[in-house]
Amino acid sequence: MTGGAKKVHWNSIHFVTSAQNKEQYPKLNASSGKPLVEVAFVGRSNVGKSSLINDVFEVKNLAKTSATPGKTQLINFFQIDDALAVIDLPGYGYAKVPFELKKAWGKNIQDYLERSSELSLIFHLLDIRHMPTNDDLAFFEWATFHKKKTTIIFTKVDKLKPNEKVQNAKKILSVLSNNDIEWLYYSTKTHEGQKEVRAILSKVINGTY
Ligand SMILES: Nc1nc2c(ncn2[C@@H]2O[C@H](COP(=O)(O)OP(=O)(O)OP(=O)(O)O)[C@@H](O)[C@H]2O)c(=O)[nH]1
Ligand SMILES: [Mg+2]
Repeated sequence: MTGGAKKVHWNSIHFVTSAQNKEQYPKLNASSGKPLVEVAFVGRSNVGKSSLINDVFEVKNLAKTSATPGKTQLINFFQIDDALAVIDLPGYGYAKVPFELKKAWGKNIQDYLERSSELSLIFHLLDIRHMPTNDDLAFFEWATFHKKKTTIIFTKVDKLKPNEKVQNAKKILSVLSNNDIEWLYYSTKTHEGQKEVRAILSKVINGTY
């Protein structure tokens, strides 16, 4: 597109495929032939990844949600317009084992995160009600170490009073050993954060985030 930023319409959204390993990853290209920009949603099981994806794109059950942790066991790929690939990763932390990417979460997911040259952003979701678990911290450190651009999303903020929300965010951010981390609040009940996530995705697509 010439003369300005690529406009995202958010109206063509579809599920592409589920994959378990490298061989099954789809090659997602725009109609220009260039690979699509990829954004991944990562976090503890039950933190609200699938719900958030559905809410951001205003589709019911695009990504399957569940009250039972561990619902999403496959890497799910979605395509938005001619612009973006969205990846819903299985939640970590449902197995009660010490965090080790390979053990607790599957080598395939680590492979995906390390391999993808198109992966432009990781949204790391943390439940605003709880301090980060060791798994959360380990993932955050892993992403920092591997220089993966990461933005924190505090989920389920409707469950707290406004002042608790602010206090909890402060506390959680203070234990993440990274000072200039970008973050935002989200609620799928009130849609707080929806505009911000869309704005970030537009920037990612245009290479300005
Ligand atoms: N009140 C409230 N509940 C939420 C919110 N987001 C998600 N939930 C609930 O949290 C539960 C888990 O949501 P999912 O979206 O399935 O979580 P997930 O991270 O995809 O879980 P896995 O696929 O198991 O890793 C569901 O019962 C959702 O309805 C929110 O913003 N507010
Ligand atoms: Mg899920």
